Formats: sequence, C-alpha cells, structure tokens
Amino acid sequence: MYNLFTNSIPFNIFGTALRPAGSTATSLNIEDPHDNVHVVVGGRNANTGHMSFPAVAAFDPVFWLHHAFVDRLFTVQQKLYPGNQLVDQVQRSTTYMSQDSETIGNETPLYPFRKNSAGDFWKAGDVYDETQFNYYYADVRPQDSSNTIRSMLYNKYGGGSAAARRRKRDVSSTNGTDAIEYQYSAALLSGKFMHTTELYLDNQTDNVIASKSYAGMPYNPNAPNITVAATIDLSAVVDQLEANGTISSTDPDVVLPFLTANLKWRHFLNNGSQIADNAPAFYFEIQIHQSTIQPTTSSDSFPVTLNTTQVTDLAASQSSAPAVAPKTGTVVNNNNDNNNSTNIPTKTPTLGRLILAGVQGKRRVVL
Ligand SMILES: [Cu+2]
Repeated sequence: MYNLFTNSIPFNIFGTALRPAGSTATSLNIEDPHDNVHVVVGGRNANTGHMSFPAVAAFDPVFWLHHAFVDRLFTVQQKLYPGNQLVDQVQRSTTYMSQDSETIGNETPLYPFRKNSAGDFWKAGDVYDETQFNYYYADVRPQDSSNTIRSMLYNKYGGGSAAARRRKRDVSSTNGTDAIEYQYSAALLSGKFMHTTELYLDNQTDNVIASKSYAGMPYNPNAPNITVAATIDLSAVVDQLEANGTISSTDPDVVLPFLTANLKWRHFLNNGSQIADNAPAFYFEIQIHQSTIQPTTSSDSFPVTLNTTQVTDLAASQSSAPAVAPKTGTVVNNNNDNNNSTNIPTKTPTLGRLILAGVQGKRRVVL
C-alpha cells in the first residue's frame, strides 16, 4: 500500500490493473489490493460467498465497507497528486452501462445513478469532492495537508517497519555515507479471470510464501485475452530467508540470483483446479523488481527510489509447466519504471469491469 502512494503514477495506470501483454508500465495499481480483498473475503472456491463474484458481490454488506475503503484510497490519491485524475479512455466491449468503442471519461453518465429530479445522471467529473455528499474520512479530512497525509501513510502502512530497517545498508557515496534500503517485489501480468496465483520456493508447494487473488468472471477459454497487472511485495520474504540462513544477505547480488533460480508459482481457478500459464485466454508473466530506496528522514516526506533493477520474464521459459520446470531470467536495469507508458488500452468485456469502471473514476460506479 505504501509503495502505491509513494510513487507518482499516471491515473490511467494507477486506476486500473489493465496492461497490455509485455507492458513495462509499473504493475502498481489500486485495483490490485481491491481485488485481493474481494477474494480473501469471499473465498476462492465456487461456494464460498458473494464477494468473489462481481455480478452479485454487492449483496454482501461487507462489499460496501470494502468499497468505502477503496473510495478513501482515492481520496488519499487526490490529496497527494491533485489533478492526476481520470482521463478519457475507449471502451472495448459492451456492458450494461457502456457501448463498445465508446469514450468514457469525466462526462460519461453513471447509469443508473440520477442526481436530481430532472433525471440527470451523475458523472465522474461531478463527484471528485466527497464533502458534497456530507461525508469525509477521519484520516483524510478536507483540511489535511499533503504533509499530514504522508505522515498518516507512513504511520499506518509501514514506512518505518522493523523489516524495512533491517534491510537498510550504509553505503558510501559521493556525498559521504548514506542509508539505503532494498525493496523486492514480484510484478505479475496475468489473465483477468477469477483466480489465485501462489508463489513458493523450489518445489515446496506446501510452503506458499505469497499469493495474489484476482476478482473477475470465472475462467472462460473462449473469452478475449485480457491481461492485468499486480504486485506482490517480497521484502518481508527476503528478510525471513536471511533470518533463517537460506540466503547470506539481503543484498541484490545475493537475492536476485536466488529468486531467479528458486521462485516458482502456480495458479488455481475458483473451482480448485490448476491452470497453466499458457492456457487459452490466460496469460502469465512474472518479473522480480529490486528497488534501491533512500528512506525518508521525516514521516511527512516520501522515500525516494534511486533505481530499480528488474529480472524479467521468469515465466517465458516454462510457460506450459507452472509447478516444476526450471526457468531463467534476464537482468535489465530500468531506472524509470513508473512512467514508461501512458496510453493503456481499455477493455470492458465482463461485468467484472463494471467494478473497474467504478475504480477508474472516483465514485463513478459502485457495482
Ligand atoms: Cu469491488
């Protein structure tokens, strides 16, 4: 969560998980944690409740709690990056609310939500200010400055965690000695179906080190191939590996080769079955990112990313055997990973995308 806000991300990337295959844009986006909660609450099997299924999720009262939280996150984003907001995007399929090829943006009516007795519909551009609806969030108040918001994020989302402190290293630089911090994450590109990806080391499938769940429609091999991005933070995993002696340090020259050689994954559909990386209409790409961070010196400022190294694409050499085959990655340096792409095509092929539409435009839609 902290990384999502400490990086300045163009809204059309921040606001959606949609990415074209092979995208070099950052995998950070607000739909990613949003999806996780749907499946964590609703379960990842077929008979475990409403929240995992977009078509009926809003029948679960916890849906409203969850989407109020997402709404709060948008308020945080607005406070930190004023003016970085919804831009026009082209719809790429027909849904209840939108037509294929329709341009959607701040002036698009938000069916079926009418705002007055004349029958006008709310539009995204109408609803950036939540106080007009007589509410605000206790830790993102109208009078709070961006400094106050940064402090709130630092205190609530781990800018000063013990794990982060352990990764700090003192390194000499041209200006003397600086403290730096290494962060590790897995950037995933995956199919936009309800599924869960589990990461584990070597072939220890009973020892899942991290997982990511996607809310969406049940897998359909005949559906359009749509790819979505997610990020799994691995910094705590790396710390644990160092603590138990599996790796000798958390330095990149130790960690990146280790993860490249040992990180494995598998995907489960909502019926409990496994799905291969290269199944029809599915897609999978995994990169390891290592960022060198200059930590904050005060809680109301953000850390600075000094550079990012990317091990790409671990899945390419083992696309048909997700659990067992060895794989290799190619190390590239990418010092400007967050701003490479600003024109992400929009697709809205399923009802699941209605929720995405709500995510893309603050308070545009709630289901
Ligand atoms: Cu949702």
